[in-house]
Amino acid sequence: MRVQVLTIFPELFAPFLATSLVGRAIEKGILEVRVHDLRDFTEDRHRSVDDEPYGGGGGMVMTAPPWIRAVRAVSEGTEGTNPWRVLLSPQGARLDDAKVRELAGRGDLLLMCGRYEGIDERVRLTVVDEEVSIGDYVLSGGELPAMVLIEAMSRQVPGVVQQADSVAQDSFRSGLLDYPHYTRPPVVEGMAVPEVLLSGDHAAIRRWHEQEALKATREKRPDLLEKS
Ligand code: 4FV
Repeated sequence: MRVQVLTIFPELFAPFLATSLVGRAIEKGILEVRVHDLRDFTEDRHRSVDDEPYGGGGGMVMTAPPWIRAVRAVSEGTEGTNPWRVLLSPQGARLDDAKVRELAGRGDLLLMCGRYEGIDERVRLTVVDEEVSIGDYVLSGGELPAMVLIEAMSRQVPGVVQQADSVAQDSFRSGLLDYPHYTRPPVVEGMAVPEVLLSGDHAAIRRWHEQEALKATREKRPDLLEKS
């Protein structure tokens, strides 16, 4: 899987790309992430990427030319592999398990991280294939949403998550939430582990998992039951 990122804060990605599951996947070469600084595609000596909005309205807007130049350079130039170009924005399609798997399936992505009030609309009209939102709230930048997407997608890449079956059992894959998990010590604050989990009776344990996943979904996310 190959992911390129365009941002004015490339330094935000370094620790994330060097740590844990994503870090290991990059080390193993099963995930490739290239982070580009948008300012490298500006042409003025102030390397400016924003300007005042036409029509007023406060705040600043990211100008189109650096974005269009940058997307074309990383999509068509030597890097060129014609990646699927995703703009992270609150106007986008809501990210869920199905969307994560769909985007991971594309294998070659360019993630565009906005800042300020947003990006000049003509960028979306010229060099964006899809807008994706991680939720109905406004952040200060698209960098965290891009990291959320990279982490979620990387779990879909074979070999990234040790226990492949744990991905298959991930919440939402089955349309249900996960069942409760227990580990040592056997008693915590006077609360013991459900007997069935200590029984070694795998059929009973699987039934308990299914019942508890359904119970958790009914209590916490009944909307998922309607959907599934
Ligand atoms: C966002 C979201 C998000 C909007 C203005 C960046 C900010 C600023 N992106 N899901 N929610 N983006 O709030 O993806 O430019």
